[in-house]
Amino acid sequence: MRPIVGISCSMDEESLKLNMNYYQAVEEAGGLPILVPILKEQDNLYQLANLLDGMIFSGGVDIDPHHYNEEPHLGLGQITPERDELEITLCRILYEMKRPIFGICRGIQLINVALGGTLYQDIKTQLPKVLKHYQEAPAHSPTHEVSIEKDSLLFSIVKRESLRVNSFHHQAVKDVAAALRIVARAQDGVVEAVESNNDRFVLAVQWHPERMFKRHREHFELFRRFVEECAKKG
Ligand SMILES: [Mn+2]
Repeated sequence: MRPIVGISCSMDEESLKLNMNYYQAVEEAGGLPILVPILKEQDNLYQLANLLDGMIFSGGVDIDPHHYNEEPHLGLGQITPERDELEITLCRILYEMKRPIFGICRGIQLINVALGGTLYQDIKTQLPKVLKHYQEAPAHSPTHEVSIEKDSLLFSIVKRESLRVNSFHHQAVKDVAAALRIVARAQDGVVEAVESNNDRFVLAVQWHPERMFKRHREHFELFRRFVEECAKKG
């Protein structure tokens, strides 16, 4: 049996949306991907969490800064309060249950906030001398480099200290949650990856490996290792 991997979706007023590359990467890596809607009932969240062998928090719009006790900065973009609510609650439940968690782009921000961290609401105006983190190059093209801590899970997966990544974000991790550690940064200091600092499997990246894995196989390794971890639940 393949491990069941939940994937969160973006939403607008009346629809859910997910770039197909997310579930294609999970399926290719040996998992059974299922898309998670914006559920409202608490008992549904617990039943879902029991069903899932792991969860991917996907990319999307900004998180309401109220979740980390800040007022909205002028540079804050669109927010989706119902999605925030679902993902934060589900992330905390899954974390308690020690299910493997993988965060991508908004996902790294979501996991950090759910576990008690904070964000830069707009790196362009809140950080000095930032690189271009919202590329206009094709999504599969890497545009900046990240430096990876050698003693990290991330390093053990990609097996290199520097990795070229794509970049589609204007927010980033500010204060990292106590349960997490920073394991990769861009040259300007912007946090590009975090992972668990305890026995749980939590890995999150600020770039979009799902848009790169078909051409750059080191990014597929992230999905492969994550799905392998999901399979361990049994
Ligand atoms: Mn970036």
